[in-house]
Amino acid sequence: MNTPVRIGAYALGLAVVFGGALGAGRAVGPAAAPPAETAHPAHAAPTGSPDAGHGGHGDTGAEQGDGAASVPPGLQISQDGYTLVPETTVFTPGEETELRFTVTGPDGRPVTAYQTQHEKKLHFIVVSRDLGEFRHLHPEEAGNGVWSVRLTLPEAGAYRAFADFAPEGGHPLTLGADLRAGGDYKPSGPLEPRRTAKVDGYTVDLAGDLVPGRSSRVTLKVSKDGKPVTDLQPYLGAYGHLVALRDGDLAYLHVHPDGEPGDGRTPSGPEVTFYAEAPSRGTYRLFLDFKHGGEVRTADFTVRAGDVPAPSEAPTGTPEPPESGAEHADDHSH
Ligand SMILES: [Cu+2]
Repeated sequence: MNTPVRIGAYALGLAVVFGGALGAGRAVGPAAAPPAETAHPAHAAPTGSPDAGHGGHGDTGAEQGDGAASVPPGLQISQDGYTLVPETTVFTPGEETELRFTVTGPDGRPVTAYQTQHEKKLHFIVVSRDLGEFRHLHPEEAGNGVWSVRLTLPEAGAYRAFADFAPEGGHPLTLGADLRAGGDYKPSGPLEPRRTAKVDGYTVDLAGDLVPGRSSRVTLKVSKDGKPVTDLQPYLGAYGHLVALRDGDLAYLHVHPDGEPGDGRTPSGPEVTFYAEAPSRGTYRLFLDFKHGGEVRTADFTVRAGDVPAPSEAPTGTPEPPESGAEHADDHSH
């Protein structure tokens, strides 16, 4: 642990950016309902998703589409023989700490060969369990399968770290591990839907709905000082990187950008489009990293999925429930 480790300026820069730019996205109040879980299986995993390769893996013993195969990513610290092993899980709030970790493979040894996804071998997301804080980091390889990243947990409380990667020869996985920061913990109120984010003079508006159990299109429009931003810069192989998490258990959604820089059809703003798979009804937090003027910033949103039934899911013969309250009004406001 005393060995000096080279710290990438990139990861440090991100930590500084996020540390300064992020605020809590929570309103205090009793209004929001808890996320509603449904038994509806998350079917139709698209090609390239972590579930897509399970057909050839005898270890799960589960068919695509049943409950076992549709467990969303990020909920497990170990899956398909791969395990996330952090060396440190307890932090002091506000104190930058080196976090070293490994991913061990089916043979029990640290994985050293990874596929590159979105320009990186491993994406490391850290959120507070109340989803008010978000960090998107890129740890450095410290040798022998050890990853190292400087991390500051800003306040006391429980956090979750996600390692998003694909081992060489394997399929993509997202493993999650809990981290803790000691001290007085102040629980925040329930999440309120919010489709407009403001960060450093930028305004980002979210359009589109998350639909339980399927992939759906969401578009984020970036403007600054009231004018659309049309010269977004590529970041991680796209004009933005979106992470979506379910409130209540921090399930990590499959999200795919629509198009990429230089493909001749994807504009560099003001709109960035993604396809996201919400596994169920409930409340979700979306975090968009976008790059402009050489700096990466994060815009955060809160949306509810499933308040308005999708056409094929609407129970036949049942009348529409009456419009009641702000949640419905909000759904139609964009
Ligand atoms: Cu990343």
